[in-house]
Amino acid sequence: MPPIPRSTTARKIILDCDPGHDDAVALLLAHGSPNIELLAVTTVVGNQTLEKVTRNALAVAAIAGITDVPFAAGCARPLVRSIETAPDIHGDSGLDGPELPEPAFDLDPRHAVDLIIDTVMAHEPGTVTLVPTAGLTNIAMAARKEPRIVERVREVVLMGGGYHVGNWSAVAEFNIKIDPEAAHIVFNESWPVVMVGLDLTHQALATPDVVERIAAIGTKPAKFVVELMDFFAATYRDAQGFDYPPVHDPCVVAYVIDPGVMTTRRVPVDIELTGTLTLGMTVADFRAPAPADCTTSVAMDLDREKFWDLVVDAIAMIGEPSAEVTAA
Ligand code: PIR
Ligand code: CA
Repeated sequence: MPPIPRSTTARKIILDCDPGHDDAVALLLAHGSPNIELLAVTTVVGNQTLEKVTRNALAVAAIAGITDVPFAAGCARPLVRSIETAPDIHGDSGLDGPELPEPAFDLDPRHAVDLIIDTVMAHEPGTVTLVPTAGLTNIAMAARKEPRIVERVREVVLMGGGYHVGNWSAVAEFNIKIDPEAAHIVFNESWPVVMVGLDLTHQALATPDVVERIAAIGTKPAKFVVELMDFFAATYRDAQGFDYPPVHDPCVVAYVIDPGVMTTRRVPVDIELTGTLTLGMTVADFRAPAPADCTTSVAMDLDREKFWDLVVDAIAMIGEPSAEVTAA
């Protein structure tokens, strides 16, 4: 397989994730899109333990034929709270369903927080976008360890929160709720934050027509995604009463590829840290006009067709890399 051609205007990103069925799709979308240059992949405790999600990230890299991107493991527990994982949704491995291949390369020896800092500092100011699809522990740690990254990062486009629903409590979303103190740090720094929350991601449902389009690609990575979606659909049906599963995490990558895939609105957002019923709530203030110093915005409406076109095209672009590796 020739390397995937990258556009000269491709956006440089660091994906910080906890694979995770939807994180896996986010990674495939980032790798398969000509408009993304994936600089690093970092992992953090979340859907499963750090050890499991890191192993899963390497398995997805093997499936996708990613060979030239550093992967590093980060924080194994949240800043303040004890660990909460989501086995009811993602299974015991964190990526239950398909058979997972052995990792094809070793982790970068650095801690994820250092890899994030080194990568941001090594590139021109305003060029690197942070794309967290998990709890914000690594990102908050990086901002505290090397405050100069805050000025340097182009923007933080994160999956988390929601301004009118929760999934881990009535009003809080998992990625924010598992480490609310980290989220508080990230939302209160001066970098631009785009919050792609449940309001948006619950519009990205893997309906049967979408799964059929992916299956029709016919490659191993496509089959892998179909098996992931089958498992995710079953747990989302049983645990959350959804007809079809919302594929949260690729939405943030899609936004970086093409902001026109969704509408956003600039509103102040802060994280509730003391509420007894509302811990981890992303409190969005929709009173207009937004103050001049407001650096946060929230995603609102998804262009579903554009979104799934991006996902399907990226998976098709990846082709059949594992077959090539064996043949070589
Ligand atoms: C999804 C997640 C956790 C819990 C549930 N119920 C569903 C994971 C996804 O990987 C996504 O990043 C985010 N957290 C959605 O809440
Ligand atoms: Ca995730």
